[in-house]
Amino acid sequence: MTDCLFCKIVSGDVPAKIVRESGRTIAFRDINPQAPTHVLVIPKKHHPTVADLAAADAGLLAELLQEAGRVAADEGVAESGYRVVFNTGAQAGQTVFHVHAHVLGGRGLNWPPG
Ligand code: IU
Repeated sequence: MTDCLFCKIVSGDVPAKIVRESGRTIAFRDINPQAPTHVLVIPKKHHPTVADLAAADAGLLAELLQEAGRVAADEGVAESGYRVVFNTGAQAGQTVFHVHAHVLGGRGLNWPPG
């Protein structure tokens, strides 16, 4: 999608600090980190929400979650614990409508979330 910020990160038109890349996904640091580790994992192909991705390509969603786990391991937070979040829809705080898994860790995380 031409007007999608994360599609522009995939194409290289918008810079990002990429930490991992697979054939169908990339992971990059969030520009406004909410924890010592805050990485976004996205499919290269545009899907607006995690529900859309689950319906269209469940295998790619599984790959996204595998990559999230690898990011946690790379960042050294897999043992201490981390959170994988998909904000879905405006009321849940989704602002970029290209599905992304937030991988958050490196500090204690409260429950329930705000
Ligand atoms: P959300 O779940 O849609 O609210 O998450 C979008 C995230 O994208 C949010 O944490 C932003 O800080 C982040 N982000 C980014 O990493 N780079 C950008 O250029 C923009 C947003 I705009």
